[in-house]
Amino acid sequence: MDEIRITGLRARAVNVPLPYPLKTASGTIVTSPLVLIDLLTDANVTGHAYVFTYSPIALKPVQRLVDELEAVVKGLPLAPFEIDRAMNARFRLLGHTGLMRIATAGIDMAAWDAQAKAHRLPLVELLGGRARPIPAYDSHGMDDVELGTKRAQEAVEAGFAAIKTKVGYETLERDLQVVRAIRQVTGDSVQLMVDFNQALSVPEGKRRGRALEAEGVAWIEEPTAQHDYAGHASIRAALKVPVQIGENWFGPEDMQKAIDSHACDLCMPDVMKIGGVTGWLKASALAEQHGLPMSSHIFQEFSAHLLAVTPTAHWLERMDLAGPILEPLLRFEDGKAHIGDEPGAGICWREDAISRFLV
Ligand code: SMN
Ligand code: MG
Repeated sequence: MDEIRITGLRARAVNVPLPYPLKTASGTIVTSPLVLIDLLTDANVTGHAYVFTYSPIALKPVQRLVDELEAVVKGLPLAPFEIDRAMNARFRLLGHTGLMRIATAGIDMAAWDAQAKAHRLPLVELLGGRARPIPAYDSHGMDDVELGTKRAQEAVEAGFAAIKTKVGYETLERDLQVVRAIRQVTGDSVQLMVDFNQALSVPEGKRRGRALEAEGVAWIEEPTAQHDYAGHASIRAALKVPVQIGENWFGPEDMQKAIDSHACDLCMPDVMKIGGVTGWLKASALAEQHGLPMSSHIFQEFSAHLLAVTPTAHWLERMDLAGPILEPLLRFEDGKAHIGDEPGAGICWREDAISRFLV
């Protein structure tokens, strides 16, 4: 195949409605702020990817960073590992983290999508894998008893074998009340994960962890501050239930530090923060070498392709943050994510919806 070159980037900011406000113990997300990236090439293929900025405050800055990065990538061959190397070198002095890493990761994902389309292959096949159904858990917020049990019921009826709920209410007793109510609805055959979103001190993480462990939860996620790997290691040492972290790792370099600190039993990098598809592939090698079951964090479309080539693949998180602006190419059935056979990562914009939610 002739060498393909990048001819431009386009970034659009949208604020997409969510079916429910996403409540966490560290704040509520009311709408889904996304930067949509198109990577244009001279080969008649365009790569698509979105990045999620958590807060609408970061939408315009990230959009602007992607716009500015056009000058850096324009004219480069469509070769994601080479682009990754160039970005890591280029932003070493600034620090290749935070919003800059989010912007470059989005470009990386769009570049892989374009590459797969140029080869007329689903991303999973471009990566040397085969499409297979990926076990998925339905991911919910800090929804309290009424909404929490309603969503749990719907998830069980839809065939999910695992559900995650967010906890970290004002008291442990409330955490237990919500978890027990959800358990009543799901029965014992459904796995139940809990996510504290960094809300607890280390001793409180141990105290609540022990209590939730006795409820038979499948993992305890981010009990304390995400950067406190020693704190997580200390909580982990006090518990039998697996400790799960990883969604806040910026690049495989953060994952390596967490591993060195023995901070977790399970890992769940976020394909955006970890550095795009290229960052994920490096992370999946680390997970394999350290025997860490690896789940995904949001970004269900790209993650379905990536988990299929991840040696220690564990769970895909089903949390639909971009549904209204995407064609529904990823299907969930029998509690598993099924990718389609279209070329690329399965991101197809619904332009009518985008124009409605444009910022
Ligand atoms: C989460 C997801 C999306 C936004 C904020 C927090 C999360 C999760 O912690 O694990 O789903
Ligand atoms: Mg989480």
